[in-house]
Amino acid sequence: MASKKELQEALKDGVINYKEDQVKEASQTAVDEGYPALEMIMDGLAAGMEVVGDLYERHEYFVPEVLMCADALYGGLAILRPHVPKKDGGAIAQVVIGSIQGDVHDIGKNLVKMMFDVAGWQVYDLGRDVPLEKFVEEQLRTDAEVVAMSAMMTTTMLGMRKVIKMIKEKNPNVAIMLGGAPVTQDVAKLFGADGYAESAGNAVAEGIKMISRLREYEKKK
Ligand code: B12
Repeated sequence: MASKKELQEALKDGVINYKEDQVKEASQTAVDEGYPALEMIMDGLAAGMEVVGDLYERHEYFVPEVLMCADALYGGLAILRPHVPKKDGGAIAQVVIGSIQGDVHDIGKNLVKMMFDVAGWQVYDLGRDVPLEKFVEEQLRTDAEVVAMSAMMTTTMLGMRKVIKMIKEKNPNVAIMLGGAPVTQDVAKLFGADGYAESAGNAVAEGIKMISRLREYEKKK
């Protein structure tokens, strides 16, 4: 029987070397062996994509390779995702999420979405390359407490500031969270966001903090 570590290595190596069949097989074996799906996703699939990022940075990989790595990652995620235990009970809160206009990077956004989903939040996923005004419309349609935006490029990140301004003009009682490789705590503050999280792992905790801050503020009014 393959150990959890061996399977995580097989997932990581499969994403790095865009071996989709290897990733799917190791994912299915992990499920059959009852290993925690979330750990396989984060320490296997996502860890592999971190290395792909470095290879891209060093010009050893280019867009075609990175696309095949992303396909391998999604092949594994489709098998593992349904086995991430979901919190029972009603929706804790609602969140609108999406990758900002001009940005087709959605792996990170989808991992954040998964964390909110398994934590029992009602998630409205707008996908990727989301027109700026669409975030505003969807917040008004759903009355979601939180709007979470993802950007992976310094160019597209600038659109976040416009969305924050548009939402706050319509409804100042919405908590806005930012994330993505070029985004930092300082950028989030500068743009007027209410929260920032570096990874999917701490996005939900940040979401809960933002909501309780918002509710405190409303009580005082
Ligand atoms: C995969 C990838 C692609 C894939 C995307 C596939 C997909 N379905 O997403 C493809 C091949 C399509 C692609 C295309 C391009 N890419 Co690209 N891509 C990458 C790469 C290698 C990995 C990104 C990734 O998925 N990482 C793995 C995930 C798990 O990590 P993550 O995304 O960082 O997300 C985590 C956190 O950031 C955080 N997070 C993310 N979003 C959010 C949101 C919230 C609310 C919160 C709280 C947290 C959060 O939590 C996540 C999980 O823990 C990065 C390299 C890098 N170092 O980031 C380059 C990178 C992002 N790409 C880059 C570029 C330039 C491009 C292209 C312009 C290349 C080209 N010439 O065509 C195009 C642009 C396409 C477009 N319009 O968006 C640059 C951006 C440079 C910059 N700073 O602006 C990077 C940094 C590479 C580089 N070093 O130059 N890319």
